Amino acid sequence: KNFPDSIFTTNMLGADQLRRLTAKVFDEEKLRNLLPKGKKSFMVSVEGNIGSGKTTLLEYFKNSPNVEAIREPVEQWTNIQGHNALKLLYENPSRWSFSFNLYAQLTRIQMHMKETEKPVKLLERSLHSTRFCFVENDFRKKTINELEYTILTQWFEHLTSKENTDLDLIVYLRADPSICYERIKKRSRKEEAGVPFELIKDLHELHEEWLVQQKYYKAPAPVLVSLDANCEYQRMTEVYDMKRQEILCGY
Ligand code: D5M
Repeated sequence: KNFPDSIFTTNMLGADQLRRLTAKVFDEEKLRNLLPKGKKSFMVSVEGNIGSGKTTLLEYFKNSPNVEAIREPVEQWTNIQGHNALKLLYENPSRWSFSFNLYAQLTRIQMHMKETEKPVKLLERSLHSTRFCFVENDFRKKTINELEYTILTQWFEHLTSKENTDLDLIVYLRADPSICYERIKKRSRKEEAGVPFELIKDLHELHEEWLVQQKYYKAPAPVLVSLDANCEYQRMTEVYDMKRQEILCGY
C-alpha cells in the first residue's frame, strides 16, 4: 500500500503522535488519491479490550464529513427478537458462546459491508477480533468445543475471503487490564455486572498476541498502537476535541 511508513508502526505512540498520524489519514484529498483503484473507502478498525475507550474514539469522529463511524451493534446483541444474547453469554458461557459468536459474526459482516461514500470507514472492532480474540479465548477457556471452534473458524475464513472485509489500518487502543476493568464497573452495563477480571486479563493477552507480538497469526493490516488508552475517558475526549480540526484536515 502507498501510505507513508510512519503511519503504520507498532511502536508505542503518545497522544500527540497518534493525533498527527491520524491527521494524515484524515486528509481527504490525499486519502482519495491514495486509495487503490476501485476502492471507495479506507477501512480502519478500532480494536481493544472491553472498556479500552473504543466508543469514545468512534463518538468523536462520528460527525466528521469524512468518516463513517460504525459502532459495534451491542443493542442488537441484547435484543435478538426479545432474547438478550449478551446477558445469556455472561450467565452461562459454555451454553451460549457458540451462538453468540455466530451471531456476532453476522453483525460484523454487516458492519464491514455497510455502503458509504465517505473516504474513511471506521469500524468498532471487526470480524478479525471476533475470531482472534473472542473465539480464540472461548476455545482456550473451553467455553466452545473443538467442533464449534472449527465451525466458527471456517465461517470466518469464508467471510474474510470476500473483498470488502479487508482492513487498511488497525488502531489498537492499548490499555492496562485493571484500568479497563474499572471502566467496565463504572459504566455498569447491566449484562456486564459479573464480568470477571480474569476475562479482561485474558482478552488483553490475546490482543497483545494478535496485534503486537503477532505470535501465531499475522495482523490483517498495519497496526497503530496508542498507549494513551490508559488516560481517563474525559482526557481522551479533550485531546480529540482540542485537535479535531487538525485531525480532519482543517474543516
Ligand atoms: O463491549 C462488547 C461486549 O460484548 C463486551 O461485554 C464483550 C462482549 N463480547 C463477547 N463476545 C464478543 C465478540 N465476539 N465480539 C465483541 N464483543 C463480545 P465493548 O465495550 O464494545 O468491548
